[in-house]
Amino acid sequence: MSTQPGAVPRLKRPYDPEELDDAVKNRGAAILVEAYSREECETFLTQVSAFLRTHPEEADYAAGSVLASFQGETTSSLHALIGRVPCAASMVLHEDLLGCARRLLRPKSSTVLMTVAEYMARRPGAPRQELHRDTFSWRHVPVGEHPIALTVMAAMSPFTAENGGTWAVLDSHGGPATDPAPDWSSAVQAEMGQGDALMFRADLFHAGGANHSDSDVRHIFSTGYQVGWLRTVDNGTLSVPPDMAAELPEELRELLGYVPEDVLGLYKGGDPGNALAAR
Ligand SMILES: O=C(O)CCC(=O)C(=O)O
Repeated sequence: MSTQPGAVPRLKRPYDPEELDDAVKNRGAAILVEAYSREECETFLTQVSAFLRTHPEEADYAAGSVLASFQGETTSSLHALIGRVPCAASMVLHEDLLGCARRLLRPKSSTVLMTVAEYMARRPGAPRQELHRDTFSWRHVPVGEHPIALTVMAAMSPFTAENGGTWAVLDSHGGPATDPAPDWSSAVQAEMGQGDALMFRADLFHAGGANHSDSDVRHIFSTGYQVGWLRTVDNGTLSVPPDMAAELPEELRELLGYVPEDVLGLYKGGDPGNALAAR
């Protein structure tokens, strides 16, 4: 692990699971350098563009969505990438990101759900966000030592100080989502090369930065993993209905909600996987 004092811990391949877990759980965040190859990033961007070109109505839908109003006009997004952008499946199943999520969520849940799989483009002029915790929608859940969700912001193009790389406040995790935000002077910016991924506890204060560049669009693949007993942002079983889910790997079906967590997520009182056979 190589880390500048005060900066987000940076881990190089092969990532040491203990160092990774320690950084994410106890400091709140880590950067996995070259989590995705340049080729994976370019494929992702090409497939997102191809999808939006052939489905122009999806850009309009996204622009009018609840989350778009939160993000503002200088950000475009595309949600529910699984089943629509072919490479998204393997990107979500990234063994180091998902492995870390499984280990850190295990004290709180037997299964893992994918919170979201989203593309965001933050264009020049995008303002700096407020420092926030992604646990806001789960603010009624008591907080504790163990995270209930983890967020990933992966750089599909470089994240720089000028184009608004993500800000994070290390060690700011563990409190209620309704806490007042810390002072900006305690935030550090995650500058990342193409393919690097910032993974952080969803209860860590963070924010997208302002894009002050003239023409540099910041391309983001955003995903997240959470305990199996909380509602997700993307509704996995609506976005990927049983017909589509039947073709996917078992682990991805779990992330989408086709595996029960105790007696939650059942299909007619039984295993939600039965919905695939019944299609
Ligand atoms: O733009 C980023 O890097 C972070 C985005 C973010 O935190 C959000 O949209 O909630």
